[in-house]
Amino acid sequence: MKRIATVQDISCVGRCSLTVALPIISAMGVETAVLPTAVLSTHTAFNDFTFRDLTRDIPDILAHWRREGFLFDAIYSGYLGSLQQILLVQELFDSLTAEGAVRFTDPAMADDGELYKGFAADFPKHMASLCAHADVIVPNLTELCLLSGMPYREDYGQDDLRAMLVKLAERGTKYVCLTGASDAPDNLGALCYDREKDSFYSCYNERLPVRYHGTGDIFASTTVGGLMNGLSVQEALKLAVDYTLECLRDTMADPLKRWYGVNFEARIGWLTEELAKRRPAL
Ligand code: PXL
Repeated sequence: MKRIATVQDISCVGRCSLTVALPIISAMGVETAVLPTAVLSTHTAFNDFTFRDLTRDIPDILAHWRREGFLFDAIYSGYLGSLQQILLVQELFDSLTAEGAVRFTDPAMADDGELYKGFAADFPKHMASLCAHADVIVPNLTELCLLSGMPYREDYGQDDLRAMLVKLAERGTKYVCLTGASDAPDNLGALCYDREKDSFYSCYNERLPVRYHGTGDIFASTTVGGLMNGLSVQEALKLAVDYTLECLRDTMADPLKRWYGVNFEARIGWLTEELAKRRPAL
């Protein structure tokens, strides 16, 4: 069985980061070790949340893991709270990865043209240096603009977006995948640049007239789970696009839906069945 380590916060309520990554990746048949970076009472879109920074615990955890000789088939980093945590993920990339491991970074720091609450203005610069060492990154449009030093605009054309993806790949990332991409009013999905093949591919499905919090973490976690099951980056992105849409459909139909996250739990059965159909035979 493949084993990954995911590094992100625990938002106790809010369906994001570890409370999404752990169930999804585990359901996909992958051992999921967790390295919590902070404990928050909720994610940061709520008011008055508590925040306990765990940065000081991480060096001892990593030292113990090294003594035990643990190596991971992927390191998946999500929401990180400080420059120091970025450097610790870099350490995981360098010293706790098995042969052929995937270094996966979701530069979760911004949306809708704004950094999330609590991030300093120079945080994207540091996140950009972590991304340069990752094999796969999955920024949304705001994060892509911040990482590539471009102003945020919602109306970038395909050529401009592709130039930004190439610019990031030139710094070292093998696969730069824009999430929430679209090439027609009725579709939504991902646009990816593959540096080694010097080619682009896109995976789209239906665009629904809704937006919910937390879909980025569902998308990234499913992509990691897909890669660990032997899917190519393109296939893993397609599975992530399709599963995210399933979750959105379920949420839209739920009279008890909550504003802060989507019903990914209700469609985990769909995900595992679909994975079994799409996974390469062993
Ligand atoms: O979904 C990304 C995310 C993760 N963790 C925390 C967040 C957010 C987005 O707002 O606030 C704490």
